[in-house]
Amino acid sequence: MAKEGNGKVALITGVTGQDGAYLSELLLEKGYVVHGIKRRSSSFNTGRVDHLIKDPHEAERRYILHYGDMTDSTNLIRIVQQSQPDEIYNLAAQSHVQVSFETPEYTANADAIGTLRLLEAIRILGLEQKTRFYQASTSELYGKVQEIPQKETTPFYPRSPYAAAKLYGFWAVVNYREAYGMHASNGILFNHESPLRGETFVTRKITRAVAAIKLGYQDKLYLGNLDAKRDWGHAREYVRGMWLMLQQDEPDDYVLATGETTMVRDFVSAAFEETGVSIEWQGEGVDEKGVDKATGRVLVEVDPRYFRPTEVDLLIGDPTKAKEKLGWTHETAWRDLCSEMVRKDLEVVAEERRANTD
Ligand code: NDP
Ligand code: GDR
Repeated sequence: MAKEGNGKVALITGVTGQDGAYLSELLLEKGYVVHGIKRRSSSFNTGRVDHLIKDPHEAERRYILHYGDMTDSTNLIRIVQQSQPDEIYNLAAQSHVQVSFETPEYTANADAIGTLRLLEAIRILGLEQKTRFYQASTSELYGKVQEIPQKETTPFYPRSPYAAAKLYGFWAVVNYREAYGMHASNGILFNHESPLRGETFVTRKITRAVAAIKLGYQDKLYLGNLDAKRDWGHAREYVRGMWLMLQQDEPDDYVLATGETTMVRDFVSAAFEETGVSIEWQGEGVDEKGVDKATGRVLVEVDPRYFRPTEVDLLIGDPTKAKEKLGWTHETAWRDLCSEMVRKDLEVVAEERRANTD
């Protein structure tokens, strides 16, 4: 049975990220007091949630950010103790797959051991029966294709240090649920995007570049593997699924996905189409190019520096369990998501340019 959130306390790690921002909005709307953990940075890193932050001197604040880091257990224990959350959403991670090949040890520390630290914080503070736990697990766990489409019972085969670290987090959650009776659930989320997506993930990299090319500020877009296929949904809809998982009587693991898969190349074509440009693909492999049909100008090239040592070729999720048990379904089709992102990036890029030339 679904419980209403009003008056409950939530703690979100990774609150400054894409999902942290959408989840903050959702939980505040539902009447939660929301605590979030942000990292100390030499520059401002709260751009996605600034509109939610109130003056710390105001009484009655329902949105409270704490400095913290998934690599510091003392800090995590203290924040959990101070906030006494009914629900923890563990979204913090070094979340970039390619970067994880360059920083594998840090990725394991933040993503794998960080999850363990948080679960242990709950146990150390005796909150096992009070605090429900959501873990941001991922379709990257499926890695090398074992079954199509991928569902909760599909075997895992991680293909990156990121996925291997998330595999540890997944099983730590299952183990703490079974060992200590904790209400701890894994959301196995397939790729979800939005105008708030980090600029180095492929969809946002594409929509930003398409906007900059349209506005005349960039010549070309360089990409890696154009053949990769992903199941892309809208982040705003996926954070609702996270919340639903913690409102169930029993903890469990759920796939959230659209059930449709699309090639990177087709996302590029659709993004250009949104600006009135039609792309023709010429050549093969590293020599493949995306050419503007009208002008013959080369707008897209392959740069092998974006290839990964091991790639995940095909992801397509089966969200049947989430539909049947949570009543969750995606609403936004990938083409509409792509259009929304391009339209927003046309505004964002123009605004950045104005700010830089003022
Ligand atoms: P983002 O990369 O946008 O956000 C990650 C967040 O984690 C940021 O707030 C970041 O802080 C924070 N963070 C990173 N390292 C640490 C650390 N050591 N200590 C504390 N905070 C840290 O990711 P998304 O919002 O897209 O994803 C949320 C979660 O869901 C991640 O765990 C990701 O791996 C997982 N996931 C995402 C999917 C997707 O398609 N988006 C799909 C499946 C899983 P800062 O802002 O300072 O960098
Ligand atoms: P992914 O997302 O690795 O699926 O992880 P990303 O957008 O980085 O890559 C998707 C696919 O596009 C290919 N690709 C490129 N990727 C990037 N970043 N940059 C490029 O230039 C480029 N060219 C082609 C990639 O090779 C890949 O096949 C995301 C993250 O949010 C994870 O945290 C999350 O767990 C998974 O989604 C589900």
